[in-house]
Amino acid sequence: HYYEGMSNDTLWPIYHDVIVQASFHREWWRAYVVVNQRFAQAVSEVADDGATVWVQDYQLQLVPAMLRQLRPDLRIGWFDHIPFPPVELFAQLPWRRPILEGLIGADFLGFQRVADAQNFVRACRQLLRAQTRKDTVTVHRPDGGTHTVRAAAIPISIDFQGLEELARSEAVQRWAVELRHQLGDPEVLMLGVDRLDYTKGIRHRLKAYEELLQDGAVAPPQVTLVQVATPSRERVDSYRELRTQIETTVGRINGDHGTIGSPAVHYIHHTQPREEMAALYLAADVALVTPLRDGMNLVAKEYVTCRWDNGGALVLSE
Ligand code: GDG
Repeated sequence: HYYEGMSNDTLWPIYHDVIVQASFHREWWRAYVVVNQRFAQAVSEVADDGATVWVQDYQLQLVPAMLRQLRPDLRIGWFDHIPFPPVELFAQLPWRRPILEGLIGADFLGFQRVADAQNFVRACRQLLRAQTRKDTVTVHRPDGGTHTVRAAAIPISIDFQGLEELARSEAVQRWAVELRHQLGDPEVLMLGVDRLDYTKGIRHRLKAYEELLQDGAVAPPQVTLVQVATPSRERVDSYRELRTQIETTVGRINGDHGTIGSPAVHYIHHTQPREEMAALYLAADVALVTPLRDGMNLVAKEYVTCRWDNGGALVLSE
């Protein structure tokens, strides 16, 4: 109810422009409150006096206010790894007010983009009638005082030094050459790496590739696509349906356009070791990062980092 339900079948679709419909269930919300309370309680028991506590992501939006109530001495930050929706979409949530009140409990709220932070501030103004000024929201405390939270963009990045070191290692470089050889030494190797999620645009990407194949613009083995789609949220219906759609599409593309030993799409539905990912990035001529909606997208940054030779092309959706 908490993780697959409220977090990933209610909040996730609402925060990603309702690409699929969100489900609303009171018992999911109740579980969300209980689990957030459990996190807040656990943190309150271990945090030092006056400590700074960072709360991560949309699964824990109630923790800031709950924690502040238990431990008013703490400095509390929260970071949103995904988009924060425009108020018109956020307002679909029956629990819009308690969520905003939960977040307002923090001292600082971090978002990926300025627009996400602005969406949050606007939601507070319109749905809570809170006082807002630039990137701050001020509310009245029960004791008569006021509390101010700042909402700003602090986009996430990756450990680019560590990853570049890995991609420069001899083993990974050798592996990249070997990979291309195993794929039939294509002239152009295209790569997609995503969690199997409807926000990532995997279906749309495959459809575009299929059209290029149909038009004769590209053909295997000269051009081939490796799509890594790591398993995700497999007990949520919309994810199960998406997997079926993607795998049907891959099967159709390979049936129509592949030949023995030269499929048009190499599809991998399991997690690859980090070294193999680095080798794939280094080997790929084109990385396809085409989300419909995304917080940041680390794959884009990882590809650019692994191509320390400044080769390759990143295709990034707007
Ligand atoms: C959320 C937001 C935001 C994938 N397959 C394998 C593997 N991966 C790694 C990638 C990358 C990560 O998973 C995926 O990161 P993304 O940023 O693309 O997306 P989400 O998982 O949806 O993350 C997103 C992010 O939070 C951070 O704030 O950017 O917008 O949705 O690092 O490399 N890693 C390995 N094997 C795999 O098979 N080792």
